[in-house]
Amino acid sequence: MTEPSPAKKMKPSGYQHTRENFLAVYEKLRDALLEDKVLGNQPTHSKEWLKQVLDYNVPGGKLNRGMAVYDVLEAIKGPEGISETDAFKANTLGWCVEWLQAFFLVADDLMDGSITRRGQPCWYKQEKVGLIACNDYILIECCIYRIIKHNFSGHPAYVQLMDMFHEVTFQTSHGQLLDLITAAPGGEVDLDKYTLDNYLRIVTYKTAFYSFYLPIACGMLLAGISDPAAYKIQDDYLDCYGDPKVIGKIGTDIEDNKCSWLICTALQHVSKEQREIIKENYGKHDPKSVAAIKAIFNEVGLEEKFKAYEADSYKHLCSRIEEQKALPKGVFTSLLHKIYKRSK
Ligand code: GPP
Ligand code: MG
Ligand code: MG
Ligand code: MG
Repeated sequence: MTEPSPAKKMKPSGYQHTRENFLAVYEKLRDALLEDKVLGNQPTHSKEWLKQVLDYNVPGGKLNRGMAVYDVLEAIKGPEGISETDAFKANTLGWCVEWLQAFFLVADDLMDGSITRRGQPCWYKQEKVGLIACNDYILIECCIYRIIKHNFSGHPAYVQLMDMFHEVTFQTSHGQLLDLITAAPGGEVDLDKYTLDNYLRIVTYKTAFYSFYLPIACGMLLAGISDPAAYKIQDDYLDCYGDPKVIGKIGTDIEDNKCSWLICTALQHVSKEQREIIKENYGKHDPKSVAAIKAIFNEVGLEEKFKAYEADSYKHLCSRIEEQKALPKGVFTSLLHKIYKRSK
């Protein structure tokens, strides 16, 4: 919420792609959902609950992913080619991406036993919520398909659009599965699982498909690109992505036995003795154990290693973007620059 608004972009239609205008679309979509015919005459208190679920969980993030759909469309069609209606459609799909993420995060916080999210208590941590959060995340997910139905049921790519969100959910839930069973809470600490290959597979599935592929694919679909070869570029683009937020969230990953970039990289550089210390202390909910792990992270110089890795990935991605000829470069660079700047 504290991020500055992106630079204002004037369109011939008069539409400006700002955070405020994007948020105004959220309110429209939410109000339409609360009036959804399928809900018929549900009592006011259940509609009020749904409104609270949505307001608490959907719009409070950085909105990078959601706002990217418009940027991608603009990179393909040029600013002159976008009407007010096109902009609304792009922002509607952008919100579907944000809705998808809200669904994932409400569920993920329950699974990870997290305390706060986006600067407020996790939804399930509210006294009145608890396990009702399980039903709430199902409701949030259902909203995606209602929004698509309300706004795209006559669109030539309606079925493809529905399918895309389902496929990405399948991929992301598989990533979540890998994340959860690699951490194996309460089980044996098996340091051999903490390899960069395993790590990259986890973050590609649990984060990259919905964060990078989906907004790009939505923008392409709105621009009328339906050639499957163009969509395959995701493979190249995604295989180099690490999770940029890792460096800022080492806190519970150590206690939770998570397969993070930090542990995988550290294990490549530790001595026999340090490896033993990690084996004894990783995955324990004890501040002394966490401190022992963090000390080793420092000893092997992880912070500098992260910076070097990040700069390398950035260079590599830039050259991949230069090489590909299927799409305008702005499709990829608009997203890349947001993420690269953010992680610094
Ligand atoms: C968050 O990862 C996980 C997801 C966004 C995918 C969840 C998928 C489901 C099918 C529920 P994380 O736990 O590493 O992130 P954070 O540190 O933000 O909790
Ligand atoms: Mg989590
Ligand atoms: Mg998680
Ligand atoms: Mg995390």
